[in-house]
Amino acid sequence: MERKTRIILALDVSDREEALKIAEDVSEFVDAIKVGYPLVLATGLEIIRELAEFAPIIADFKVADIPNTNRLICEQVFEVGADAVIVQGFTGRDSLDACIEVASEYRKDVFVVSEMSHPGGAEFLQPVGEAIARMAAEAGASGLVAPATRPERVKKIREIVGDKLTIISPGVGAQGGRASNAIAAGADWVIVGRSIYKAELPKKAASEIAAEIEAELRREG
Ligand code: O7M
Repeated sequence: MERKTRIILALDVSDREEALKIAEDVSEFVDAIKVGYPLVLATGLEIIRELAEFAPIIADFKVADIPNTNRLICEQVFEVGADAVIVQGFTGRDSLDACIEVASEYRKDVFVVSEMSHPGGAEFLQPVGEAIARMAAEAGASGLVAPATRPERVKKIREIVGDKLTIISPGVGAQGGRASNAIAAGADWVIVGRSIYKAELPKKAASEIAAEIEAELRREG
């Protein structure tokens, strides 16, 4: 994934035409497109191959099963053309290893969820988030998913994993987080859904977030 705008679009729409239209419209302002259950369940897995024409695709299936099932899921995801898969870390090292093994066969990336951005993310996951981050680094994951709604947690996760891992951060806009704060806290990319795909002018919304991030990066020097 090339670092240009530092925005990953979460394309959680459920209509194929709309998905393709938005992807084409905003492609110059996003570095990748995250595709998850809402779009794939509505339109089929092949949508990943179609969208890959516009940007690298991160398949967000939050894979959370036994190693063998994880392996089977990751094979499907990479066969259809995804560049990365998102997996849960709480299922443990063996389950994560299975995903990383498949990803390395395909030369693709694995991002691990250490803690989630919604209020409930603080209930069960946050207390083990740092241990998950350490495990992901030891296992050789490409990166972590950490909450833009809690920039202090992004900062903590960054301290734990150093510069070795990429941090991608959801929760910007609709969930209350700010892109510039997440980037300042150490995120490499922000994940943005509704604030772009539900905007009257998605391209303009994406360009404004890109400008906000650019200003933050300039400020940091
Ligand atoms: O900007 P939104 O709130 O419309 O969308 C955010 C996207 O990020 C949406 O696809 C969520 O499923 C996802 N997400 C979170 O919002 N919070 C998390 O903690 C984790 C994710 C995610 O992408 O996990 C990989």
